[in-house]
Amino acid sequence: MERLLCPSMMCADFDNLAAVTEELDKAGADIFHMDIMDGSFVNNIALGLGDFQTVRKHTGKPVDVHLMVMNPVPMVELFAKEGADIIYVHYETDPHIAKTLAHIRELGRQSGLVINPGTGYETIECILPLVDWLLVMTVNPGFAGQKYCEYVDRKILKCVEGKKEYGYKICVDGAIRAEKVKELSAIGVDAFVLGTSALFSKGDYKTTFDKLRVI
Ligand code: S6P
Ligand code: MG
Repeated sequence: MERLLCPSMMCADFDNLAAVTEELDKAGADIFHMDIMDGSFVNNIALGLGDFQTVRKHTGKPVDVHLMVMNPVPMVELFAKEGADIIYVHYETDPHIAKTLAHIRELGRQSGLVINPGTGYETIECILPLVDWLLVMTVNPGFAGQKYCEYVDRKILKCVEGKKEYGYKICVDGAIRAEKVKELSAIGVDAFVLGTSALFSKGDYKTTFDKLRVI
């Protein structure tokens, strides 16, 4: 199965965001992953509108936004207008998540649902018909460079099972190393967010992507 490689742009060199975007694009990145944090849902602030616009301007590849913000609807509308291809909203941030997911589709974008390590498959199963992409967090969101939560692997198996019925794609995010790309793509995970663990600490992007595609 084809695996999609998604650089996490909060881990990129910010002095050279435009150049890094072009370099990653040329090296074979499939989807650009943009972590948007508001300092409220998570104790960190990352990537804003200007960063998104720079990346959007320098690649023709799909760009996603991972909204780690409370009250996500205004951000959904903003990033839909700015040309985000996939818009991910955290289950934990939105009391009207079903409405928001439907709204993302109405805006002509692919709907993404994100779940924290502590949110169960059973909790979200009833809204999976509204989901194009399911982003499973394998760390608690907020920071790069954390430790992979091994206990999430059991839930990933259930999420993979659910693909058959609901037809969404699965992406995993957080401390994804090469071994996890291998192991999880073998069971049916489609896409991998790559940060410090697998990409930005490894030197040449093309060599890294080529290796991760066949491992
Ligand atoms: C974390 C965020 C992620 C990280 C990415 C970093 O809250 O959603 O997208 O940027 O996971 O990767 P790593 O390998 O440093 O954990
Ligand atoms: Mg993320």
